[in-house]
Amino acid sequence: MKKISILFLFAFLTMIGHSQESYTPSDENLKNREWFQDAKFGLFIHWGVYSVMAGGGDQGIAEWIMNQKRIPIEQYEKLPSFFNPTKFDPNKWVATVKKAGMKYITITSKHHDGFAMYDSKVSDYNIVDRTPYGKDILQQLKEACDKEGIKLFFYYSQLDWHHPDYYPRGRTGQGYTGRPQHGDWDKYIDYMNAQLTELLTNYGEVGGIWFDGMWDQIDANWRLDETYSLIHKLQQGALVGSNHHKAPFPGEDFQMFERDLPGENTMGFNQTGTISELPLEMCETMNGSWGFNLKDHNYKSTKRLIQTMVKAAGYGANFLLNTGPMPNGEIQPENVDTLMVMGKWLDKYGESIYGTRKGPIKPLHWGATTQKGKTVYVHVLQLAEDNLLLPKLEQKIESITFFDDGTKAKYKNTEFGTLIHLPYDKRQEVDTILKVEL
Ligand code: JFZ
Repeated sequence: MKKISILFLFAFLTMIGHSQESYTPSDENLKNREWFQDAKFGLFIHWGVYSVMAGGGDQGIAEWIMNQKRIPIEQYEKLPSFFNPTKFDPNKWVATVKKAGMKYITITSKHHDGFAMYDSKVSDYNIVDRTPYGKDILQQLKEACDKEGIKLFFYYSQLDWHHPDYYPRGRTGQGYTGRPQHGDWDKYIDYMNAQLTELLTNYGEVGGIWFDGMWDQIDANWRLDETYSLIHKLQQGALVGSNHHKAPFPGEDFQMFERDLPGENTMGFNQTGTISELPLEMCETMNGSWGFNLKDHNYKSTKRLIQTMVKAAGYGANFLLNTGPMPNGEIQPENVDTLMVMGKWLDKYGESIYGTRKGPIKPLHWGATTQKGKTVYVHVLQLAEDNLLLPKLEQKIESITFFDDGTKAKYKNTEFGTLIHLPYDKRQEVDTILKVEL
C-alpha cells in the first residue's frame, strides 16, 4: 500500500515537474543563477544582416530598419547576399570581452527580421544558406568562448517580421512585408520551438536564452509553458529570461530591465516597476542603437557607463552592455575603446563589483552599496557635501577605509545614520569607494 502511494506521488511529481506553472529550478539551474549574479558584467551583441544598412543615415535603432523603412520581405531578402563579414574573428571578440572584464556574451541568434545567424535546418533563411560568407557565426563564437571560459547566451526574438505564420500580426511588421493576411500561429510557435531546439542541442552548454518580442502582442497564445519546459528539459542549467517588460512569468530564471535601472522607467517601457526575487540584469546601449549605426555618434561617456554599472550592482543587477558589430565583422573601434576603459576600471575596483550582491542600502542619488560577506562597499558617485550620511545599518560598523589607499575614514554614528567625512583629495572622478567592515 505504502509502495503504491509513493509510486503515485512520484508519477505526480514528474508530471508537475514538466509544467512551468509549478516550476522548480534544478540544482544546476540554481547554481548557474549564483554564477550569473557573481558575473555582473556581460557583452550584448546585436548582429544581423541589417548591419549592412548601418542605420540608413538615421539616428534610430538600426536593427529595426526593415520595419522603420517599411522594406518588403522580397527586397529585404537581398541583404543577406551583401553580408560577408570577412574580418570576423571570434577569438578577437572574446579577447576584447575578457579585457573589458566581462564574463559572458549574449548574442542575437535571430532578431525581429527573422534571419538566423546560425546554421538552421528548420529554415534556409539563415547565414549559411543565404550569405556569401556561408559560415555559422554562433558556432565559431561558442568555440572561442569555451576556450576562454566565457559563457554564451542566445538572444531569440519571438516576434518575427519574416515568417508568414506569425499571424495574427502584432504592433509591428504590419502592412508592408508582403505576407498574406492569414497564417497558422501554432505552426509559427512550432517553428520557434524547433529553432530553439537547434540552439540548445547543437552548441554544447549555453548560458541561457534571452527572449524578446513578446511585447509585440503580449496577450497572444505564446505557449510559454511549452517553450520554457522544452528549454529546461534540453538544458537544465540554461537560464531563461524575457524582455516582455512585465513581472516574470513562471519558468523564467532571471528578470531583465531594458535601458533602465531596476524599478526605473525613463524609457516608458518598464511600467510595472516590479523587482522580483530572481537574479536581475539591466541592458544598455553605448549610443542610441543596438545594431551598428554609422550616423549615431552620441556615445555615452565611460564615466556614465561605469556609474550605471555600479548602480545596477547596487540593485544586485548585472550590466549587459551592447555593441553592434560592423558588417565586416569587426567591433566598432569607439566601442572597443569604451570597453577597454571599463576593463581598466574593473581591474582596479572589480572586488567591489564581482561576486557581490546588492548592499544594505538601496541606491540613492549619491550612489549605491554592494556587499560581499561582512564587507559593504559604499560607492559614492556624486556628492556635493563634505560628509556622506549613510543611512543606519542593522549591523554595527567595525571600520571604514578608503578602497584606493586603505586609509581610515573619519566617521560618527548619529541617530540618522553614519556621517562619513569625505575629504576632497580622497575623491575619485568616477566612484569613491569606501570599505565598510561589519
Ligand atoms: C527590444 C528590441 O526591439 C530591440 O531591437 C533590442 O533588441 C532590445 C534589446 O530589445 O527593444 C524594444 C522592446 C520593446 C519596445 C521597443 C524596443 N517597445 O515595447 O516598443
